[in-house]
Amino acid sequence: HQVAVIGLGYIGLPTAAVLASYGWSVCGVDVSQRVVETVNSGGVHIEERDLDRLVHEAVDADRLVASTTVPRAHFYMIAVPTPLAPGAKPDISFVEAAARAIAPALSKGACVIVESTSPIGTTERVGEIISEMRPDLAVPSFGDDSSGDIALAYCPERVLPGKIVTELVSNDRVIGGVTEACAEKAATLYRSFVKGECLVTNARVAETVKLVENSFRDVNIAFANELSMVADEIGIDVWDVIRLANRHPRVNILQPGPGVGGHCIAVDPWFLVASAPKQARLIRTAREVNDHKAHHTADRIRALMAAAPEAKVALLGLAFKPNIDDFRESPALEIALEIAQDEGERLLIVEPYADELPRGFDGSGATKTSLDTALDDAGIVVILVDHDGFKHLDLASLAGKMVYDTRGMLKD
Ligand code: SAJ
Repeated sequence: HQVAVIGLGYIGLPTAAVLASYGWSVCGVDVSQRVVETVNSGGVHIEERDLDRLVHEAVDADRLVASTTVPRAHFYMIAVPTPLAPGAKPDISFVEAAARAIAPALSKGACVIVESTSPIGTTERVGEIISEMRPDLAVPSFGDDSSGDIALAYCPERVLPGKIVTELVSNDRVIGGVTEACAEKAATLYRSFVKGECLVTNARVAETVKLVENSFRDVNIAFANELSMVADEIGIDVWDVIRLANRHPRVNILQPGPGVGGHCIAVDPWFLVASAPKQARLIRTAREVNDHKAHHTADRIRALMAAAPEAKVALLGLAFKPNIDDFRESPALEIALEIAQDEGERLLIVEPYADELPRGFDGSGATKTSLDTALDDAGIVVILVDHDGFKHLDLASLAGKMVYDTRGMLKD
């Protein structure tokens, strides 16, 4: 194969399918037999716009196969998770395992690219592992352009869930080589399918850039979330404040919500904090503000429930953001679970992107219903996620109910 993509998740599978659609012969590797079988039958195990068609076409055209073992390839792309371990410490064990799985298959001239969001230094750590396992191969060392039988680079994914297939091609890419030659080698792969610019730098800068992008967004959302709590305290409408402040030519405040979720923005800033804990004070505080917003939201819902003790509560949405079936780190889910602990019987949960309620609700008495049933039965309506399927709602259709709109959807 020309390209082996390690990890067939939200990034790896779309990347493998896009590469195949640009003519590359791709092998997607995953530890899950179920995922491998699904892909080989032309199917997908994740919901993402246009992905099913792309995978189906790639498998049909024999350009994409999946396997549980790493084949020989020219390019190896690592797209495995880097979760947060207890104590807000990055866990790169899946990247290390991928490096160990790749090492035996490597031959001279191959290029290994890490795409997973990673703490600074991870690409060089991959190099160390390969070097230990393959003493016959000269692995490049940072900044030393004379070295290397293989190329080693970091190229972070920056696609937005829900728009992955288009953004994979349209976004600019930052490509950081362990050496300049490594960056150039990796860039040849990206230039074959990326319509945006491919910007070349070193691996440490590229690792930092990725963490900085998501920290920037987290800090800006924290500003909006803090404003919403200030506005609650003062008793004014935060949506009016933001709409009017944003009419200033140099002000652009983001949208408050029930908190910040997803596996990226709620996680990556901690990687930066871990690298410089004393200096990254604003970034740490932003994380804390955004995490706190979920508890603030739950407290406000409880206050409404206390004011109307007989009323059922419709909770609209559990996903971490609109129009997506991804519940990782979702503040909406966290809030719903928190309330279900002691008031589950009163909850009517509406989530068109889930077939059933997650296991955490078992035994709580909470029920999953359609939007219509929830609106018929509930006296309190809380909008946690502004899915398109909820957008026809307005204040008139919710008349007579207590309404808490955490997303400002009714203001649109
Ligand atoms: N959110 C708000 N208010 C806003 C914008 C977002 O509360 O104004 C919330 C969302 O509801 C969600 C969370 O923030 O809970 C994150 O959503 P998002 O749409 O901002 O971002 P993600 O996590 O889907 O994707 C981000 C993107 N990064 C940036 O925009 C800098 C994406 O480009 C990255 O590729 C992705 O993280 C990643 O994988 O790192």
